[in-house]
Amino acid sequence: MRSRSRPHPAPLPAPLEPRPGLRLRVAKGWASAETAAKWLAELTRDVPWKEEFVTVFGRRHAMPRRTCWMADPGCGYRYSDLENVIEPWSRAANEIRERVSAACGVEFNSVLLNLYRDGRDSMGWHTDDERELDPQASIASLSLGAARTFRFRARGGEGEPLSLELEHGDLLAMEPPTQLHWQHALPRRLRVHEPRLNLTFRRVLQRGNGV
Ligand SMILES: O=C(O)CCC(=O)C(=O)O
Repeated sequence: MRSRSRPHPAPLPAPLEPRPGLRLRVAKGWASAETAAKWLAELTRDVPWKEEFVTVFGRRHAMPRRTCWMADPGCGYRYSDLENVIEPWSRAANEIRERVSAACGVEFNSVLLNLYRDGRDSMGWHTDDERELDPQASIASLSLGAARTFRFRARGGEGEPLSLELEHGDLLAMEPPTQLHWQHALPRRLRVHEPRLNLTFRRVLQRGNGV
């Protein structure tokens, strides 16, 4: 049962479709500045952050961010050719999962955490359309710390790109069919000197039981 002292999550606003097939729900200040600061401090301290490497044309490169994959047992996931090691839910990550799941009406069973140490860290263009992910479920992204620009561009190149400024406490839900038609990225921003932490909640189809 939900404890009395814990506030109910703010519901998400209705979806917007600023471009065909790009379906977003944007809740600015979804977490209060105080709660977001508490989560940022706790996650920065407690998450077992990893440095991952990718090999491009035979050369090994460190990814420009720190990452961690937390999930329920059986919710393994591959991206960028990396098989993520599942870490157990930390206290704060699980608390955020409960609130984000309630706000979105989706039972999220996994989260990719990304720590951008400053504006030199980034995420390249991609879609979250791996076959392990439930294509009917939205993907929900909570931003903590420094504000950064989040960009969308059409997969086929047609259609005008879109930029959103994601700030401390903002929650963004990318709803189907967004991943089919649009890529997203977090570009470098050299004037940003503070860290940003992002949690991207997903629903993985569990192996074996089709859940
Ligand atoms: O940090 C962000 O806002 C982007 C994260 C992202 O694109 C992802 O986890 O797939």
